[in-house]
Amino acid sequence: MVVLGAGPAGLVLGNLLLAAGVDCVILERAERGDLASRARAGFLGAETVRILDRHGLAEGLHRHGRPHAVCEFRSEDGRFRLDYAGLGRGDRHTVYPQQDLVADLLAQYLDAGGRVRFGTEARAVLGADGDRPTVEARGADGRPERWRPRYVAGCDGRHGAARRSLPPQAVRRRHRDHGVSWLALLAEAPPSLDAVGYAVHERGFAGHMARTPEVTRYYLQWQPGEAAGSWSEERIWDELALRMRAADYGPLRRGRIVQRTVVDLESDVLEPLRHGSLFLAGDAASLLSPSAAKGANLAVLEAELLALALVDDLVHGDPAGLDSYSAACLDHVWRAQEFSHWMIQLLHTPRGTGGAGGEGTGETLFHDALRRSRLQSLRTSRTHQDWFAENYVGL
Ligand code: RFL
Repeated sequence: MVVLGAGPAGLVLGNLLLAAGVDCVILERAERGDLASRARAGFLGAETVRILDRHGLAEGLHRHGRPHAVCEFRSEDGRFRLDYAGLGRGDRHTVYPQQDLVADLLAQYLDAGGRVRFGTEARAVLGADGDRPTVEARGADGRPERWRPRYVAGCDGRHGAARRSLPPQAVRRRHRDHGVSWLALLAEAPPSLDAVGYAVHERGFAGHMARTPEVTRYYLQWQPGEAAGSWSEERIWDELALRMRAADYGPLRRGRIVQRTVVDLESDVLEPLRHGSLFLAGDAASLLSPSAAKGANLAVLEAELLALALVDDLVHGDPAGLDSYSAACLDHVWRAQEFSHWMIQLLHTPRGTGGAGGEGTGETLFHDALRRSRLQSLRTSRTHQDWFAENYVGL
């Protein structure tokens, strides 16, 4: 078994296969140190924690992660808080930086005797329609390598080799560019509020998410195409404070901005998630906009489904799980896509690009009024709040 990519999907899969005695190797383009410093997700849903618990992979998360269950919305109509642990199914998030989860999963996999080839870039998966696919890779020493496993798991993200290797006629791609960009920031500053903050402002969305007691993630709706470095730190903080209405609800705790990345909000799903001997999981299978913080959670869920199906096939000779893998994942993928799409509509104003706003056209004003009504419904309707909580923290 060859797994491409040592992100959350590849490492959960690797750990589960190893525990079931399935021989596997993970090919990872990055060096080990780079994996531990790649800050991305932080909000893990209840089902993700249950999956990691089930397989003994959640020790670090329980030791260092923090439970989280409140979000606060701010807009021109005031602010309100939703304590979602008291709504829906009563589930909460655990805040645990993705790079720490990856470091834990990697350490556990290596301690159990797992093999990872760092610095090894998969180039192509050939012959996936047969039962001995070939993975062509470039090894850490720059030399070409060829692997001939029974199955290949493509957990190498959106731009990985697995996706590129799928013949166009074998898959259908559903794609949406939401036309919105975020500047994703990591600040060396304690959280400014005890909740996830979602601020809708005529100048655009701003978001606040705790990561650790010393580090906070902020998001700023950003002019598509504008470079991440084009604003000074002071201008960024002033804009965050303005959109989050700090003058009304309390100041932001400022600090050095240590990471800035422009994220274009896009959704992308390939169907099916299997082509012969090649399976896709995580971002390689479906890309979600980070608006609902679901990507890493789906990656873990898909990795478990794939691992169980592979073990059934390779150890017990039962291929049924592999046959239904794609359909089982896609149910979850589309629920998550639908909710992220709903969040995008809730949080953005078409006029908000960090610019002056302006009066807007009839269409943008219509969209704004819908957004206000949606937020108002979330503020006042218990049924709507239960629905939100269930989708926000679940999968
Ligand atoms: P990853 O984590 O991208 O890992 C893929 C791995 O494959 C390697 N790779 C290759 N290796 C060999 N050969 C090749 N050709 C290769 N090409 C790539 C890469 O080096 C890498 O190690 O994918 P995976 O495992 O599918 O995990 C997906 C998650 O990383 C992603 O969905 C989340 O980070 C999305 N996301 C969030 N998800 C959540 O569930 N909760 C959140 O709070 C959350 N916040 C976020 C996010 C994503 C963000 N960005 C950067 C888009 C916040 C942000 C800002």
